[in-house]
Amino acid sequence: MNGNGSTRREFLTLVGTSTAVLVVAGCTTNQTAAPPVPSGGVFAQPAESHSVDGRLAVTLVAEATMVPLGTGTRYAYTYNGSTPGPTLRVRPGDTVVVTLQNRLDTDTNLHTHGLHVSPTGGSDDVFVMVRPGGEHTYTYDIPADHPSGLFWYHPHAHGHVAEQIAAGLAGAIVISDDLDDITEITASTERLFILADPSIGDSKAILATSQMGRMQGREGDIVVVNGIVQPTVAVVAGTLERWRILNSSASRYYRLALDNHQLHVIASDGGRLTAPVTVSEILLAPGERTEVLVTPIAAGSNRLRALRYDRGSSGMGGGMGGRASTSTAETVIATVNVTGTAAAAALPPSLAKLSPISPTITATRTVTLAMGGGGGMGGGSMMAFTIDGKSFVPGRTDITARLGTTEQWSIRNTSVMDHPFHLHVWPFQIIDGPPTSGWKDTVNVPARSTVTIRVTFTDLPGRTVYHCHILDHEDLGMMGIIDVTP
Ligand SMILES: [Cu+2]
Repeated sequence: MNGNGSTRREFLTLVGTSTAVLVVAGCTTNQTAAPPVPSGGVFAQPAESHSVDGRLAVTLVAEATMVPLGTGTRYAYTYNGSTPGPTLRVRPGDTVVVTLQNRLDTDTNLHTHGLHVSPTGGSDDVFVMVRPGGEHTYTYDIPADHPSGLFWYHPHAHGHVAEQIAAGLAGAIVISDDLDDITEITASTERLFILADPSIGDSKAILATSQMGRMQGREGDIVVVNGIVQPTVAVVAGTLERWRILNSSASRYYRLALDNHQLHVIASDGGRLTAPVTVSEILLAPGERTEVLVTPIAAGSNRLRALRYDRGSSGMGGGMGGRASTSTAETVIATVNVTGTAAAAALPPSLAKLSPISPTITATRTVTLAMGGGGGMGGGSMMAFTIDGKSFVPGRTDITARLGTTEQWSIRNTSVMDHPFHLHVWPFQIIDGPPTSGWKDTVNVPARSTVTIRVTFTDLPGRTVYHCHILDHEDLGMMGIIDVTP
């Protein structure tokens, strides 16, 4: 297969599928009755593909199919027949060639979330669209100095993103390097947790979401780990567990805590920390990743839970077939069964030298995330999702930055809902916001607050996007285009 026969087109022809301003009227309810779902599966990892001699070539077939769920099945969008799709394991300096075949009935494409790779030239170009029945070959040259960590791939076809990811289109990319040779980490048991919250049913009808559901950001009926309902993880006291956790949900936040255990954070998104940071809970917004070490010491059963979290409300009333609130009830995500009794395994005292971001700022910007307009909140005729007062328009460049410069952005959220802000291609550090020293590519900006980041446009010029990672909000227009020019 090669890219020459690929079907591509620009965003421009797609815009009719997405409305920047949404008329709120006649909200519909989900018509598919959710079947009962048994819990208590056995923990398992997605299939894996490894690079060999610096190269990995894979074909991903996006297709609607029935997949196992508990003892039953559910309707899903899959890569190569499964959700999540295969994990791609590669190293810095590798070339990764992905041929995406679209067997859906809507446009799709591929974004490599968090990878510092070119946004142009057949690489991580989200303006490429693959039509139903078409295919496209992406070639990603991963820089030799790329950080190790957990990244992921998913569709980015504006107007269809929330639906396609919520239906199951997501997979992990793990970049490993010499940092993974730290003695304690080499001896640990590595596990990948891809968190998702599918809507359950046996037909495409489960993908229908009310207008209010889109404004709130759709949430599914249940939470799964690697497609499995409440899996049981068997671990041994005295050993070190290394968990890579991805929030692949379209909108749901996870405030994670493990009974009787602290979580020792070693990476945020793709950015390794300088030393483990011990916490009792972690908030993961859509798109975010965390990497934690866990040190079981005593036999017993422990729940990995998502604690209650309220990410705010669009302000629309209830009674329209959707929830008026986005406050999630406490949810058991997995059960961790420990056998034996032993002293806690040693943590690595240090992990990596953090390359500090440039102290010299060449530009400052305020980027404002807002909801409202039209008839306004609560009364309800229309609501717009905007960045700097504008809903997304393909072809319009909203920010131009110069290659080789460092900018400081104050990301201001004037709305009553949280919005996770994501910038493609160039990772950033948080100057004022959630406390982490690691490099990030997605950061939650809580309702009515501001987060300040600093980003260096080191290399890889080109045009790409920044947006809210509540994917319904992105589809409704909360996205802008940045052009980094030499
Ligand atoms: Cu949002």
